[in-house]
Order: sequence, then structure tokens, then C-alpha cells
Amino acid sequence: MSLDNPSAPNDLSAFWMPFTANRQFKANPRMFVAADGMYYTTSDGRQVLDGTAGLWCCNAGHKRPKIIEAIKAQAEEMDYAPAFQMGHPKAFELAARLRDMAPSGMDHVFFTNSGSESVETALKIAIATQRARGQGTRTRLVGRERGYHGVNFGGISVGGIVNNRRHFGALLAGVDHMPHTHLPENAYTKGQPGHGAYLADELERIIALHGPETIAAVIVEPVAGSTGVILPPKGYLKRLREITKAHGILLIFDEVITGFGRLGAAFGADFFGVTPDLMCTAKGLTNGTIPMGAVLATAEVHDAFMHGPDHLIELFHGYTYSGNPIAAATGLATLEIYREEALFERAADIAPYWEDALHSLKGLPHVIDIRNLGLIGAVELAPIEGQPTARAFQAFLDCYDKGVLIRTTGDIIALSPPLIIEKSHIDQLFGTLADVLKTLH
Ligand code: PXG
Repeated sequence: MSLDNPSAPNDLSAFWMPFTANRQFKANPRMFVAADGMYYTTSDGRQVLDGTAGLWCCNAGHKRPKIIEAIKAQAEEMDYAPAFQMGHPKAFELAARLRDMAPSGMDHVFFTNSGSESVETALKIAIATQRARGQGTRTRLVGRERGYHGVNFGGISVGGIVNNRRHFGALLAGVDHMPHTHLPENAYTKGQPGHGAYLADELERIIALHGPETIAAVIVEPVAGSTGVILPPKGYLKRLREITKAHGILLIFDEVITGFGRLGAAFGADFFGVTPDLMCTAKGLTNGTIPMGAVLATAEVHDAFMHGPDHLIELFHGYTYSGNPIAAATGLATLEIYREEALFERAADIAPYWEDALHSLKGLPHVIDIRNLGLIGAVELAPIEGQPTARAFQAFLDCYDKGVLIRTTGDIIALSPPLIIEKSHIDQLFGTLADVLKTLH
């Protein structure tokens, strides 16, 4: 096919879609063609309420004029600047803004282009930090069952989702996993569950098994999102911090979902009052508009590299698009919106209404658990016997038909709306979901 003879726009065959049942989708496609505020517009002209902020990323809602203007202005001024051995002002400005909003001590920012790249970057920095400190035997990484850290090799190695791992060979060597924190006795807890802080002590077992001098870092999501919203029991993250510190192990928080106001604070680290050594971010950093991620590091981590002759590269890592000008401009505009509209505080203010509306689904058919924190919600359904995921996926399709976008993982419905959500949207979201649950088989 030549370029002056483009194929019809309804040819769906070429695009191999990510994390999608391609054949099912292409037989019956669902297309968004526009978005504004809390709503998407479908190709057949319907309005669909965004209950998931895209994929947990459009925290300020859609089509924000400030972001659009920033992208236009930057594209006109300068499209790209080399990321290695050259700089441009907006990358430095964005890094400084991130440092200023991060937990104190997280003073340095390494730019990436996605959550997956932030994870790879943090894992590599962690191992290299230990080596730079003269702790070169510390090469092991510890993740957690049901953890999601993106889809690159490091991320799926420390991650704990079997389908994301089993098809891809031997993965990274020297990785171990803590148990997840989803306990049946915490079912229907509103907010952070009370039971299970003891699960952090499993890390002591792993440390005793391998020897602390072999372990570089532990990585966890403060709240596990992708595997269906698994919350940290009260005291759990503090305990992880104490144990890692006592054994010279770095703690990495993967804040790709919990960053930028999702819990009603800038980061999960702020919400839980626990500061890690490294923090992975992406998604909400640019409101999902332009791909960008960032790893935040403490001064201790950063300064471990700042030795040797000044003219030598300290860290052999980076991407062509690290700190890309248009992404940096988008990030700056996004952070300005968060600040001007106090969106993190807004999320905290509306979270109790969200919690009550969500938990009002208790008792509806098939519902076996409900979990929430900040502007995150999950409704777990009993699977249809012999057909795991089918019931929740049907709920997704039915909600979409009724004008509401939800997200499902397994038989769990996960919700994470833009932080600009109003009470009327919350009513629409849970009203529709309740109607759907009542008619599901
Ligand atoms: N870490 C965490 C904690 C994530 O949630 C990533 C890393 C990877 O980010 P990128 O930008 O490489 O995709 C994520 C991504 C869902 C869903 O529906 C979640 C993610 C992505 C897509 C869908 O739960 N999280």
C-alpha cells in the first residue's frame, strides 16, 4: 500500500492492541473520539463518564486549556533538545517543582517516559547505589505477590502477576517476593484495613533466608492498583521502612498510581507518613497527556554517585526522551493545575462521599468485597464458576453501554476517577453500577 492510498480508517487489523482481547475487540470495537472534563465521547456520539481517569492518569480531567496551551507553546518554541550532555530550562524547572512537592529529602529527579521505565530506572539505581556505597554484594530485589510494576523485564520480575510473568522466560535472577496484603478478615473495611501489619515481618524471613548483605532493595506499591486495589494494613508500610532501614536495604515506592493526589495527598508517602529512598512516578505527572515518568531519589542515593572526576558520567542510564521539552512543559502545566485548583485537597474532601457511595453497593448480587482509599474504589465480584473474569467484564460492557467507564481486573471492578469529580458524577457512577449489578448473571 502506498502512502497516497491510505487504507480505510475502519481497518483495525494492523494495530496489535496492548492488554486487550484483540479478536473480541475488533469484532465489536469500542472507540473514544473526544474527551472533555469528566466525559469521553464515543464514535457513536454518546457521552461516557470517566470512572477511571483514563488508566489512572488523567487526574485533572480531560481537555484542560492550560495543558493544551503549554503543549502548543512549547512545540512552537522548541520541539526537542538532546537529553544527554545538553539541557533545556523546562526539564530543570519541572525537576525542581517535583522536588518541592515531594516528601522532604527526596531531592533529585530522573526523568523517564512511562511507569515501566520509572521502575526499571529505580531498580537499576538501587543496585548501583549499593555498589557505589561499597555494598556490591547487594544485588537481590524483593517485590510482592500481586504487585504490578509495569511490563519490562525488571518490573515483571519483581511484580507478582502470574500471567505477566509466565510467558516470558526466566526473568531476572535473584528476585524474591513477599506475600500480598489482601486478607479475607478485612472484607468491607472502609479505608485502610486494621489487620495484617504482621505481613511486613515476612521481609525479615526473606532477609534471614538470603542474608541482608545480598539484598539491594524492596519495591512495593503503597496501594496495589492493577491487581484490584489491595490496601496496606495500618502500620504495614512503617514496619517495612523500619526493617529495610535496619538492614541497609533501599525501599522503593512505586507511586505510579498513588502519586499526584490519588489518595488526597501529593504522594502515598505523604498519605502514609513513610518516606522511601526512591519513588517511581508517571501517569498523573502529565495528566496522561504526554508520556512521561520520573524517579525521585533521596540526597543519600544521589550523592552516592557524585564521586570521582567531574568530567565522568556518574550514572550510565537514560533515555532519548528523558525530560523531553513538550513532556516537561506538559508536566509544569499539570502541576500548576493541581496547585491552583487544590485538587489533592479536593480529592481528600470528597473521599468520604465517594466511600459512602461505593459501600452502598454492599449486599447487591455477586458483590463479595468492597475496598477504598482516597479516590480509589474496588468492588470484588464472585466469579462465574469455570469462567473467571467473565462476570466483571460483562459489568464493564454493560456500564459502557449505559454511559460509564469502569475498569476490571480479574473479577474486580477498579475505580479511580479524575480528582475533579463532583457529587453528581459519583451518584451517576454508582447509580449505573448498581443497576448493572442487579441485572448481571
Ligand atoms: N507501576 C504501577 C504501580 C502501575 O500501576 C506501572 C508501573 C507501569 O506504567 P506504564 O506507564 O509503563 O504503563 C503501572 C501502570 C489498570 C492499569 O487498569 C494500570 C496500569 C497501567 C494500565 C492499566 O489497573 N498501571
